[in-house]
Amino acid sequence: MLVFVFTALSLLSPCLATIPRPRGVAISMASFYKPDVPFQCLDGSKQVPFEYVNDDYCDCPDGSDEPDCCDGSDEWEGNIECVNNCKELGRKMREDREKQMQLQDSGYKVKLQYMEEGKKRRAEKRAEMETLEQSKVELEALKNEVEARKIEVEGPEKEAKEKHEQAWKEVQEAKKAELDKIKAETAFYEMDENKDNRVDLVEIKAHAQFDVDNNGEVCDSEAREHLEIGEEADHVDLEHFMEKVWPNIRDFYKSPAEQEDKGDNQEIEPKEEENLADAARKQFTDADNALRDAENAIRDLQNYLNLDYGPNEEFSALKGNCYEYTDREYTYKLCGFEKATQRPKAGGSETTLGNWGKWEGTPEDKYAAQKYENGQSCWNGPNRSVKVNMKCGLENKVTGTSEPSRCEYAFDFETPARCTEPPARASDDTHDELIKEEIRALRRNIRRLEDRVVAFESVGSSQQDNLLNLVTHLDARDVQQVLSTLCKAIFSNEELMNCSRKGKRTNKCSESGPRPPLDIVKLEKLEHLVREKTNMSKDCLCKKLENMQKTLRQKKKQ
Ligand code: MAN
Repeated sequence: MLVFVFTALSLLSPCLATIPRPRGVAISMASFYKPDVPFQCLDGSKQVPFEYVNDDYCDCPDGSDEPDCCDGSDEWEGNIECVNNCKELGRKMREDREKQMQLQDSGYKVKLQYMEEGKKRRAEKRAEMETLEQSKVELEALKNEVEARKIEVEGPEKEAKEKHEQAWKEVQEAKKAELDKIKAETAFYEMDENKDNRVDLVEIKAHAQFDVDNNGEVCDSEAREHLEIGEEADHVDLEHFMEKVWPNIRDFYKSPAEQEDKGDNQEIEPKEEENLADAARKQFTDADNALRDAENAIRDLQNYLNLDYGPNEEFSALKGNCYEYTDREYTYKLCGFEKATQRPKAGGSETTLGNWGKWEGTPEDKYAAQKYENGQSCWNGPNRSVKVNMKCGLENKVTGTSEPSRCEYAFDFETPARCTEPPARASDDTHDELIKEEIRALRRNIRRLEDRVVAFESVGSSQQDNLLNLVTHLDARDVQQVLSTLCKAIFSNEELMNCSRKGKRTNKCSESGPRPPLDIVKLEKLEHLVREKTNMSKDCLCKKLENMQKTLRQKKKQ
């Protein structure tokens, strides 16, 4: 029956099969059976070394140290001191198994959807990629074409611009000269106060700006100097004024009207060439941008397609989605196939714990864990990293976080993508029938062995070896019977009860004195035969033999 149960459980999922626990322990009870600490009897009555668990001898009053023999029936010679909690354990185990089956069942249905969506998404991305690759070729050709056109029209544009600039400069200079002439004439008529078409000494003296030595008046010599005339003359006409006087005073002469000619500074552009070049430039920029967009989209698609989303694309459901988990200090965030972060609840900036790295399960189960690596560096430590352990669950969620060693984090994550197809269930009838059949087979084996013992005891020692050889085709489940049969064949009951294995005095038998050792030749023969016919270790054999002797002694006392 136990063999059957283990097999059924191991079919459920790779996760279930790997939960370490002694044979016969239900998953729900696994945490009570930790090999590295003493075992606490489940009724709380006492603690025993972990080696006592499943050593086929009942140490706990409730039998919890012998989890695979819930009714004690596999104890030596039916030494049933254990509480019969078969029903209770069986019910619990069936409940656990049922829950697991239901979880796998429902989760697997979601996983099937994920698989379908994931495969569809990959196909779409591939098709999109092909289209983009094709348009990239076209866009490259277009870019080259418009670039050539751009270069072609930019040459004449440059030439036209240079020509135009030259012409523009000339126009500006002519304008400036014309303006200067107007200013000079205006200045002449402004200074010619009496309007006799001459500027004489008196008129020029009225302008304080010609008082070069700043003594408060424009004297004769200053007036003559500005008018560029000697002692013999006392006035200038327009022609002389424009030619000789104006170049000297244009920089500081202030018109009373202070009229400034704003000038016509409008630039005349070589429109046609520029328009053509502008259009070519715009076409080039557009083609270049379109090509760049296509290249970026191709890169994104490539990144998506390069990722391993599981054998059937089931994990693609996590891509681009983020899941948060808050503990006492931090809010942790996992963004599938992207990164993991940590943000203090009390406020402060987010720390990157790692970026998508790789799948990091076991060789047999690659998809059992993900690794996010190269996160922010840790002071005096490694760059932060996260291992995400994944197991079957009905929805995608982080169910726990820890930091097993500084800056190395572990997240527990549940996802339907990890659920497996549950095996077809045997009907309850079939189940019961299988168990009954197993019990019948065991009983047949026991009867066969008992017959052999009787036959063995009734023949002379010459035939004993032959009989011993009969005990060869026993399977692993008959270990106890092999030992019993061989012991009874080799030793008498008295020898077993009165001798100890090593011949040493124990505390318990101190009143009756030390027991003699068992015959060493017989003992070696027993060891040899048992180990030849079973895979029992020497230690285990010794323990079982001592148990058997103890049981025989107890029986005798009763
Ligand atoms: C921060 C957090 C912790 C980490 C320390 C290391 O406080 O990222 O998780 O242990 O830095 O200095």
